Amino acid sequence: EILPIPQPPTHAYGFLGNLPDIDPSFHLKSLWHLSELYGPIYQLDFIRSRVIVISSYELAHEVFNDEHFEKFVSGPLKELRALSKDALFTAYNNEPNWHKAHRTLMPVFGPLGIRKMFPEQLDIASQLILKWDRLGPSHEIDTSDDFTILSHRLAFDTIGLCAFNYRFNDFYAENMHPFAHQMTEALTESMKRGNRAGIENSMRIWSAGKLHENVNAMHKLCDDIVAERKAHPQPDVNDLLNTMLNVADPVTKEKLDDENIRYQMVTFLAAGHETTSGTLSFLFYHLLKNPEKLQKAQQEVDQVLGDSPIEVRHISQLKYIDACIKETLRINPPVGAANRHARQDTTLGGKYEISKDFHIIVNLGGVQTDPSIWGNDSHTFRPERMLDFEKLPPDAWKPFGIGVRSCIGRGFAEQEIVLNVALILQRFQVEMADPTYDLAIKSTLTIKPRGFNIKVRRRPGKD
Ligand code: MNH
Repeated sequence: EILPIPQPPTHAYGFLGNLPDIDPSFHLKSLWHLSELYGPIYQLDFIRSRVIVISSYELAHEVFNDEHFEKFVSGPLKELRALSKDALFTAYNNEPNWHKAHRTLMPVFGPLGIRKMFPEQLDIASQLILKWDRLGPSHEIDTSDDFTILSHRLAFDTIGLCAFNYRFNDFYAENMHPFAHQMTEALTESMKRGNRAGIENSMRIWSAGKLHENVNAMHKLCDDIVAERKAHPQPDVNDLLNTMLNVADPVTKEKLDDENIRYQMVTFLAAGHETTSGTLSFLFYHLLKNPEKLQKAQQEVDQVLGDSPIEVRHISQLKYIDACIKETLRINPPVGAANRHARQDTTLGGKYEISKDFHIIVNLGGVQTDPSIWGNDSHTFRPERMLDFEKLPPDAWKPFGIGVRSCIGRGFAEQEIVLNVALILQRFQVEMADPTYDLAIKSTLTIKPRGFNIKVRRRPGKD
């Protein structure tokens, strides 16, 4: 039996359909709100498209199947193509450069590849620890604002060093490297443009110019790094740039061209720093709100590391920290939605008709807190539920996306996050700057805490 898909009323707004229901600067928040009103599936009509929003495990599980559905390069991602064109993240499914880059770069991001990047990740993490130590216990550390220490500087410097052997050196500079700021502005503006009516975009001449300027500046820096590497090859350096310049795709036997390498570079910097920094901030929020979990995590660090310097072999032993990260990504997935579309016209749940032209948005936070899978405490931070990770139902936890277009940087990110959490807990007692703080979030394409500050104090005897 075919059922109509619920839809908020549109008549009051005329040709704009449901567009006025959406806040372009945080479209996901609007979708979350509507899913509370309209349930696990509803549709929205925009000027030229129909969007289906799904928030239940049962329906999402069908949409996650790559055989019948695939990634949809949605409005904000299309806008982002000005920055990263056919590089991995923003490529259309059928673009040859996606396949080429995927085959060439997958091995680098495999377990062996990321193990080799551990020393560089440790180099940057150690700078963070040193800096926090020097700032002392009364200093408030803003975990995710644009000009802060933890998130942007850490994740940005890490990806820069691992990917291009380039030091943004954000821990030494008074202000952050301009690239980070250009990136944040470009991501935010692409998100807004992707959620606005075309006619409104065409009137926003100033912000379009600014976007263009930011994109050009980022391209130039990447082009300069490539030119520098070509002029002075560094055959002993193990980084992504060397792979992209020197390794040919096993199928076409071709290397990526210089223009595409530039697009991949900005992609790694964009995808690699926003998400990792957001996850770290959310994680510390949950740990500080749940002191007994924080204590458990710190005890694990003491057991596994004691006072010794961390080594790559320790990472897989920090199982409770890993569970804390997974639980954070379940409740607060920094990439809040999976954008999909059906390969052929189909029905969902046996009762909703879905055209292949519909843009399906899976609300990951909704799916990952669906009580039918996670129980009545689905919104509670309880890392213990992740200790038996292999036993979860298939597709219940998807913060890294789906199938062939899922995150290539997952292992890299997980290693970086475990490493940093371990180093921080080994050295410091962490507290909230404002103990009454409650989670507020913001979106710069990815989601992160807003105004969440912490303080760190050297643990007695840890030097
Ligand atoms: Mn990552 C794709 C989440 C860290 C590079 N990433 C995705 C997708 C999600 C995602 C979700 C799928 C997007 C989509 O369906 O449109 N990524 C994360 C999260 C973290 C993360 C939650 C950290 C936590 N990602 C990283 C890091 C890098 C990276 C670190 C690089 C070093 N991610 C990518 C790339 C893609 C991607 C590249 C695109 C992959 C593809 O389409 O082939």
